[in-house]
Amino acid sequence: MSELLRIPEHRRAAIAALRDALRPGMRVALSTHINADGDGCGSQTALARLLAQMGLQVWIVNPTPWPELFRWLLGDDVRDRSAEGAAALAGIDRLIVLDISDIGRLGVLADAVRALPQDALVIDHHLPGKEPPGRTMLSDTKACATAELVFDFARECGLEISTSVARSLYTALVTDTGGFRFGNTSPRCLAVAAELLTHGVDPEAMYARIYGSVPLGRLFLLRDALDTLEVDLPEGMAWVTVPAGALERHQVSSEDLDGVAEYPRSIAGVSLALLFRDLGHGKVKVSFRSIAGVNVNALAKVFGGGGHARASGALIEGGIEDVKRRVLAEARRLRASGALADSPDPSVPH
Ligand SMILES: [Mn+2]
Repeated sequence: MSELLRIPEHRRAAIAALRDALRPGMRVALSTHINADGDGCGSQTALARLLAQMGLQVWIVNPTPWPELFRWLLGDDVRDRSAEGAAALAGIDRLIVLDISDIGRLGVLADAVRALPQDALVIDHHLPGKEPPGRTMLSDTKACATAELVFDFARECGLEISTSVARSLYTALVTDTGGFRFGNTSPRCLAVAAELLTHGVDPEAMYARIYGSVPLGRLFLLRDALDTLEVDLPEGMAWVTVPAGALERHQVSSEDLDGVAEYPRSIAGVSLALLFRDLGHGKVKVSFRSIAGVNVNALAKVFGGGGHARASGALIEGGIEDVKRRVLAEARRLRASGALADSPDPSVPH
């Protein structure tokens, strides 16, 4: 076993607190953020199977429907009750919230979670949010994905990493690191991925499932988005806009926008990229992406959002043109003032 896989002491303590809160026979719900991504879905399906090994009754309740792209992760043993909404939280003994640092990311479930008699347990790797979903946290911004922490939980609790658990965790690692390319691709991340390969993961088959099985509409959506590309090279900024109704027109869902913001970010000389998505009811979802040296979390925070230094998001009220004007102006202003420069502290995670 690689030295890299040793579990840091603070994580071990947090895992012990989590384990102490769970008992065989308990009914446990797992939730992740609106528009669940590969890390949310992979962490949930892995943890559901691990907790089942511990004798718990587990199901998933997410604020938005399970993404089609990751339906295969559920298999026939993990139950998704998201369609029932907050009613699926009735009678649970514990809720575990994954891949979220702010309760607002639970969308329509947020109020029901605030009203739970039991404190929610949290496993996450985001920068701290305004209102944490719970107080008992296994949280580390140095984890490349929430799934890295789920992997640690499994090992610390002596649970079996079955092939289906390994596939779930690997999906999360691959997607949250952009295919092991982003700044969060740590030595430990690759060591965990290597370990997962020894538990039956086939990387080529995983690639085919995650990146080689997208609906045709996803490419039409990408084509339309790239058609809106605007660039401000002197400022090192580029952005694309997705108009209201575009997803419906191409019969795709928001998960099919994953990765679109990588295109403006990929341009030589661009260090800050944005994706504006007009939700069509006076709200615009903005995705912020940056490269080393630029902290977009600081920009997203101005608009009530957040996330990571290199990838953040915010939901902003206003018409699309109005929001674009305000966000671009604020981005230029903060860059000029140095407020988006990365912290000189090298330990600040990406
Ligand atoms: Mn994540």
